[in-house]
Amino acid sequence: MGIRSIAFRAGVSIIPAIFLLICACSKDPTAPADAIPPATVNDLVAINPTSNSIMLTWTAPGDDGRTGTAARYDIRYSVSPLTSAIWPSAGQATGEPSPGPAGSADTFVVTGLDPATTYYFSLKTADAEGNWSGKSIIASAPTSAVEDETPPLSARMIPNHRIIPG
Ligand SMILES: [Ca+2]
Repeated sequence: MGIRSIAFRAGVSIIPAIFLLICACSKDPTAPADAIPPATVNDLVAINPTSNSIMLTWTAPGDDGRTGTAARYDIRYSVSPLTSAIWPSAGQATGEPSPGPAGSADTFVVTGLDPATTYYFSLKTADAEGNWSGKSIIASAPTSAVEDETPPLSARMIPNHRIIPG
């Protein structure tokens, strides 16, 4: 092995060391890294269905487990039970609320749904460091049928129709 070869190998091995040093120095050494994700929501409920929307309610987890304030929600829905296998391909709600402080009641109305259809919902919570909670329990509810606002044909054809008793 020649000197040039040894020098090259030494140079290659020092690159990762420099990279690691830069990464270590770029973080505040006095601040412990936040590796604690928000708690997994276990009380998600689907209520107040209309023909095109369903309201979700749940207790806000925190930044770390059930303390602090988390950063954001990812709410998803599906017409089949929203298991972990379904999660990646499930519909994703937009405009989710910012999480309230741990323990507060958060709500969100999912809109744009089809009538007379059972929907399944689940959510995950992230903290500011991008630590994601587990997937919540699944909540489900059917939307109502579209309301029939057309009067019966007979009532429209006979506008002065009256029922005379006796
Ligand atoms: Ca955290």
